[in-house]
Amino acid sequence: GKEKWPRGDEKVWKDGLRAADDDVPSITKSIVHHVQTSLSRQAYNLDDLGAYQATALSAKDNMLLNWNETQLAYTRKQPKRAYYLCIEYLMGRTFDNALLNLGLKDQYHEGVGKLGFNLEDLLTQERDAALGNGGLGRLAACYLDSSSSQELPVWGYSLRYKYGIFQQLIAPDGSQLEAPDPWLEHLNPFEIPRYDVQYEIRFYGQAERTADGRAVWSGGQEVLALAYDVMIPGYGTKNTNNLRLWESKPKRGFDLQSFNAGDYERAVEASNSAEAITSVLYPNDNTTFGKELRLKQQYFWTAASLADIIRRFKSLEKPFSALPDYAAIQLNDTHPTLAIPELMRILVDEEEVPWNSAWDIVTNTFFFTNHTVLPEALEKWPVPLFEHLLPRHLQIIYDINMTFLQSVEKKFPGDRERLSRMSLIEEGFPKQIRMAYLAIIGSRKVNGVAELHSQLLKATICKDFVEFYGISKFGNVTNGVTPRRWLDQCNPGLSALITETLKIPKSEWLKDLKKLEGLIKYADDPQFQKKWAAVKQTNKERLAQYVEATLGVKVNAKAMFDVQVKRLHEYKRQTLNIFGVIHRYFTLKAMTPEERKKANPRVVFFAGKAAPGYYIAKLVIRLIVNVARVVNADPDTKDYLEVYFLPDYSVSLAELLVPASNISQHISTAGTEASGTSNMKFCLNGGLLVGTVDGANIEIGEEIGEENVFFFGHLTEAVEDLRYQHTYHPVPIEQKCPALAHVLNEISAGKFGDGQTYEPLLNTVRHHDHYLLTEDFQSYIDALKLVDEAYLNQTTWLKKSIITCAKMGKFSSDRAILDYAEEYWSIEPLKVE
Ligand code: GLG
Repeated sequence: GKEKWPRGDEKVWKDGLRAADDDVPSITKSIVHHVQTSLSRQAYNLDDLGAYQATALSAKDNMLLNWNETQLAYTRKQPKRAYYLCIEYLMGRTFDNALLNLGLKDQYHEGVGKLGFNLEDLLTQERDAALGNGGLGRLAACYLDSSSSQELPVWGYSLRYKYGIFQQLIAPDGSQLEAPDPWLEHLNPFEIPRYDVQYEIRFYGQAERTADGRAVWSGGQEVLALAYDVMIPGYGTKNTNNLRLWESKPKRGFDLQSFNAGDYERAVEASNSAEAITSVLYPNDNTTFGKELRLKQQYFWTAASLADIIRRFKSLEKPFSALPDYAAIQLNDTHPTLAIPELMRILVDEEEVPWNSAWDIVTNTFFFTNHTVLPEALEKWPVPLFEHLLPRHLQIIYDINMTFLQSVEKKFPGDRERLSRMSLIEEGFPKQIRMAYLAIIGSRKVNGVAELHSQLLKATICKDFVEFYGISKFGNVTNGVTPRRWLDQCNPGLSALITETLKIPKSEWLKDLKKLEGLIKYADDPQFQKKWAAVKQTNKERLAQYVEATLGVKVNAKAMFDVQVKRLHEYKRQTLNIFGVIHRYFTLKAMTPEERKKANPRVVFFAGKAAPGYYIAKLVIRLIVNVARVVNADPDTKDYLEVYFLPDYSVSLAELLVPASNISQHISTAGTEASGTSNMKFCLNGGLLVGTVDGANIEIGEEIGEENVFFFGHLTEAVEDLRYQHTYHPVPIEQKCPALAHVLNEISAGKFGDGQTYEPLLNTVRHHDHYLLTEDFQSYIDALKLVDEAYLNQTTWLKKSIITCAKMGKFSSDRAILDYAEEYWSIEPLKVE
């Protein structure tokens, strides 16, 4: 209704409005206030955790003021908005980033100091919000930061998992153990529960038609979705976007019927089953799991998000045909694809929009990004499972499919093969629904995440669809990373040096990363090089301190730091790296002490989690840990080679590793890594790249110059042929790659603990070698040799490092998000004054 606003006395309201606390006395006052009220504690019993919470709550107050103003501006000006649906957001810590974006870090530092605490200590009290597995989820987090910083009206939608990605422990024998991550066990100062935003979500039940032909879905289980909001402050702007996370709750708290019938246990079970939906993040990266609970998560999340988006749209009082003028919905990978049939259901069944008009609205509202071409990651849902859980959506998908296949038949008459290739339903026992195809045909545009990946998409998964729709539906947006977190925040030394050198305020280059090019003219300057090297050294020592504190070992921080950190996956080939380490170890062992003195000392760091059910990946971890145990204990080689597996990789650990690397490894089999994003972070921090000609490595090479990247290995075009050769004309590994054969034999022989343990892993290389280790090993070793030689000459090395950083401007997530905004979503910045 249009009642008078505000209620009551306007002046009283106005007097109550607060301004942001941005001077030190106001800040300390607000912290003390939160200690007393929100925490109900006192100065005499306040520990670091409590001090963190009170300080974070005071920063949250400032963020909230901006958040409120931003949302009010959106409501008043009614811009077209984009909604980013991603089942994972790997946010990491919030507090430091919030202070940076609010521009209040110095004030808080001083204020917290006056209260007797150290801000840096308080920052480490925060638990990572680890609601993601890897690149997909971290990309979503970077995009939110950029959307606020670029003042674009974007909201994220996801699930509020009670348990994020598992905590990784390493057993004494080197195996990965998984422990739950109860990240919400303390107060989370950065979320706001919205008890007034709840939706009912249905599962199971029956889909029937009424006498007048309308479809009705009824019965089954009803669950409540409760909203939690997480504020996303922009850098150097008031604009503060929102990430809305859904929590599942039982509809009435209890199943009243069972409760009244005296069956208390069953009543509690129903509530458990509702709460289970958002209890845990599936720990799979680049693979599908096919479990009913996962499908339930996907529907729960997309249905709640759409209900929210539609409610907001309806408040504008426009016809539904205008939806695409007010909302663009980005499907990030296939996980939210159910939003397509769900929007059809809302429009057709609930709002009585005719089918064809509804389909027009749908196909102008959604956009789809694919993040991988790996076949094991393409989601397909068995029809029987789907029908049981979502009976009405299955009917809708069948109807979409029928109309679609009719249009294919019209364009390619009589091409039965093509129809069965393009059908949303894959024949078989059971039949399966191809979610990627549903996402393609239900979206306005489709894109990949790096040039090569987008090309491969068009040539493989999307081939038939390119022929049907034409090429213009398919595009590319190369990924990016936020320079706020991944340079300024994680590498304050480098950030300060850059600002001092460019002689412009840091806010300028942090929002326009191409400005880094101004560093090029200093690349040869010995003074500047010296400072550059000193920053790197400090960061290496900071990492060494962390390793000492966590693993209890002293790392040689003078050695070259060589880092490979990412999910454990066969296609990412941590195997190539560890086999290379073993090869290096043997080479060093075979040298005389005199010869060894000429070697380039190297510390190799690994970190990353393996999916709990991914047997081979877990064996790789075990091998790395045991190689480290043997190598690090060998007095002959100790000064030249150290190996560490750092447990429990996280965003916060990445923030320590990335600034400390001299080189980092991105060595996937060509054509398998869609983009990679940590490659961008390392290069932005002046670490050089050892990589295959794959994903975004290629574009990094184009930007910074191939002479500054250590490329090796076969190209994508060769991969298929090589695999064919392996299957039909296998050559024994001793013949093809004797160096690698030697490594494998020594592992078998028990050099790094019981050889039997590793046989299944070694056999993947000896037999099919799907990821082509035998083909790439020699050129990999050669590339590492070039790295050693290049590192000997620190002047040219530092020049490479400086130029690498200076030319990374393209890879800011600001560029990427603006690309989405302009080329895909058609949304415009709206500055909050
Ligand atoms: C994917 C890919 C990565 C990509 C990331 C973000 O495997 O290559 O960089 O998404 O687009 N599943 C992923 O992590």
